[in-house]
Amino acid sequence: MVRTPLVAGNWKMNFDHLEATYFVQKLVWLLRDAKFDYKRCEVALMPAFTALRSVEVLVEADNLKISYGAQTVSVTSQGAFTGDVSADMLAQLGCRYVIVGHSERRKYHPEDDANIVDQVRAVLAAGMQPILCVGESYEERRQGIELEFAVGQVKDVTRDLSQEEVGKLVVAYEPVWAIGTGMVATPQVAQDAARAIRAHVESAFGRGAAQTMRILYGGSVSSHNAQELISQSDVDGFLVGGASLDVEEFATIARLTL
Ligand code: G2H
Repeated sequence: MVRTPLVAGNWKMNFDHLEATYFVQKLVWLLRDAKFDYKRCEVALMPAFTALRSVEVLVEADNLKISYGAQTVSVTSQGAFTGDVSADMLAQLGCRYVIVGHSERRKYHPEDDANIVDQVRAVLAAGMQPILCVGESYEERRQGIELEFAVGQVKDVTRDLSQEEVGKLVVAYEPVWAIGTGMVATPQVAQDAARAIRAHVESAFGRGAAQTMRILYGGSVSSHNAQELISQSDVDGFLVGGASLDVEEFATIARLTL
């Protein structure tokens, strides 16, 4: 089964809604100029909550082929939860994806495995797709337990999901030591992790779910390393952080992922 690669820009806490608008217009222009084939590679942007509506308006007005989504979500559907944003609110804005369990969320917010499972459920229930981030720290890699750790995170989150739900997951393998450090994983490291995750999904949920699931690599992706990484058979695209803030660089990464 052929999986359409996905290149998703995780803007983190960057770009207000005007900057987001400018970025989207320029990105579309650059990709149009390069005769980019959106059928062969999906391009997604993950702005801050405050820019989502502006991105939605642009995408709708010009019928753009760009997908977009949010960087986190509340586990509750409504009520007295100051500052939270529900999955239904995001779905209503046309979000296709929500990043769940990014290591920065795990580190700076009380997001443990149970909370991450609830986020995944909330995203799926609202008809969107979670981009589940997993990956080991430097210490776990030093101990040689990196694959066990990353696969364990996938296991913990998917344990009670149905085969159909797992088929909608996107997993982003993001080793913590590679995030924002410039220390990108080698293609073989990314491939080994992606293959181990896919093998687990196959044994737990069957070949169909495993072959459908897109597994991205994230962590210091740039135009200098994207081509080699995407040549790995189990790497289906990227979650791009720092390099997604430069529109030319991000467009180049998308073109290299085709
Ligand atoms: C990892 C990645 C995007 P960066 O967080 O999710 O960020 O590309 O800056 O390492």
